[in-house]
Amino acid sequence: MASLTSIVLDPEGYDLPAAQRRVLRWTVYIGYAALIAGVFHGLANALSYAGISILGWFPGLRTYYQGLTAHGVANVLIFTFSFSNAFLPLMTARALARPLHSGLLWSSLAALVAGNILVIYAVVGNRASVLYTSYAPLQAHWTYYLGLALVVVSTWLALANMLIALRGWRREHPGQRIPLLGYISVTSYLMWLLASIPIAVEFLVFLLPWTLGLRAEVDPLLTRTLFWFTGHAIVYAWLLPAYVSWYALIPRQVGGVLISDSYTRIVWILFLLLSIPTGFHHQYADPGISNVMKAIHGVLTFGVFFPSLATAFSVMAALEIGGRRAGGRGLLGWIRKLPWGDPSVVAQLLAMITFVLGGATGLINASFTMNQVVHNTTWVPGHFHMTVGSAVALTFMGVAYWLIPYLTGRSLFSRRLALASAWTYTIGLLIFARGMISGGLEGMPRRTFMAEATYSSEAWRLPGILTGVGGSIMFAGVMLFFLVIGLTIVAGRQQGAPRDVPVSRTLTAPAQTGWEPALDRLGVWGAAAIALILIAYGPWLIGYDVVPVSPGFRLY
Ligand code: HAS
Ligand code: CU
Repeated sequence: MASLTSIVLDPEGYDLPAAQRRVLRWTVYIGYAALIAGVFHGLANALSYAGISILGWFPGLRTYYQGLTAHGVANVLIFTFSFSNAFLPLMTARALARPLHSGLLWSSLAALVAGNILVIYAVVGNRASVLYTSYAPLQAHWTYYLGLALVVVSTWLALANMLIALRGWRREHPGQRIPLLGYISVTSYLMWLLASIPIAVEFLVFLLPWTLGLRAEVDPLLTRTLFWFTGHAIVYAWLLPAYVSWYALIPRQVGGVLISDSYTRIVWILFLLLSIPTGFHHQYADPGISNVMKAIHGVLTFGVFFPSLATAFSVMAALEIGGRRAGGRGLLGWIRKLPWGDPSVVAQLLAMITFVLGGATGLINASFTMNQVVHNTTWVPGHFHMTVGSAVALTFMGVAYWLIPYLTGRSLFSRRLALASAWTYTIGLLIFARGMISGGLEGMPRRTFMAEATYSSEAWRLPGILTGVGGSIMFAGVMLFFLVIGLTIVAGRQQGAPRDVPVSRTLTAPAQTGWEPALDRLGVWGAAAIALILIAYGPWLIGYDVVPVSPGFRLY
């Protein structure tokens, strides 16, 4: 079994120049700092469902919505993309065994920092308490839209860096298959590039000029549609870097092997094709969109469920191989033989297990009639804490347990504390999500400061308490994570030999002939994705009468 500590530089491994590692290190630090900063209001919100208000303890906080905006923006926008801006280029460099472009690395970090400064200015000063969905007619200060646009630009620069590395590699390896880890890393952000254009249009063409007074009014349905055009696919931009770890790293970390090269590439192609043309499933309740269009997006949503099912199969098979190699017997005996003492693995196994529930609740959201029951209730945050709050966040925490040592040259401060963090977070999450999910079925509203709401229901009592208790335990889990990572950075033992990224081998090498090399034609697959997007959004956009009716409202 390849335990985490034994993975010193592989003979085929590649060690990124120290100066480039330093930039990546600061990029991920921003992400983990955002994670920590964002969870404080998460705690406040969870407790509010249990009838407890702690908002008075937050210095400078003016409204509940200011805190909730900070929570959403820091945790799902800044944390996720800062991590991926470092992780995906690192994986690409490792896979292609070549350095990154230093200028682009720095400019991506600079755009991220500048974007963060603007967003922090806007949110901390209560100038942008519009929640992370940024719907018009709620209007934020211009620094908020520009700051988030810069964060998006930082992701494009990270992609440019990967594409340059890939082009260089292809020139030197004509006719060869792209190494799998590089392929899935680049494709993840390629999907995001296509997905992010509508939100860039929303912010730069509509909301920014509107908040600067250059446009008097905007059309709320149009900007909302542009938001969800990006806003659904964004969830896969968060998820795919976690899948990169599950497919390409976790098998090695558990002593197993990735089962199939082509299978993995097909999964990423399906995400490239199907992640974007599904945004109307967030707008089932919106007027102004025909049922036919909603049905098309509904069907495609069931389609994009499939590559995740395929992932469950592939990852489970890789885990089973690892568990059996470690001596596991019988139908389920291999599970016990997985490295349950390795916090990096355990955090990610727990992420996978909770994601099964996240996926199941997603399917319910996607079903038009059931969506009418759960839409705008706490069911929805119940769902997304079991997806982005677990599959993604816990995986990124698990990756930190080797990535921070890799980037700093210091050993993980304490395995035990790290294990305790992962388990605490997961137990808290399951209690929290049980509260939110069951409350949602009883109509408990999301995005509401329940501790001071003038209405309530007996049916929300137990769910509210579970939400508060679970949320507090999750908070403790993140604080333990903060402790481990903080102590690793300042007090971890200096390591001797350079470590390697734990890259897995694949059972079969990629085929050089036949149909499989066509999987590497990313340009063609990208064009197919654009065609599907045009089918899914074209008719609505062409048929829609844009009526700019709304001035900006500032209710905070
Ligand atoms: Fe979602 C709302 C549908 C996945 C995030 N979603 C949200 C919102 C967020 C979000 C943030 O159709 C709220 C937005 C807002 O503020 O309004 N979602 C889906 C569907 C999926 C899905 C069908 N969502 C995600 C992911 C997210 C995310 C991933 C973040 C990362 N979602 C919806 C819909 C709504 C929605 C509607 C709108 C609701 C409304 O009315 O507002 C699917 O892609 C899910 C597929 C997942 C699976 C699970 C596969 C399981 C795996 C693990 C295997 C386990 C192993 C463990 C290997 C099929 C891969 C073995 C371990 C051992 C120890 C043996
Ligand atoms: Cu969605």
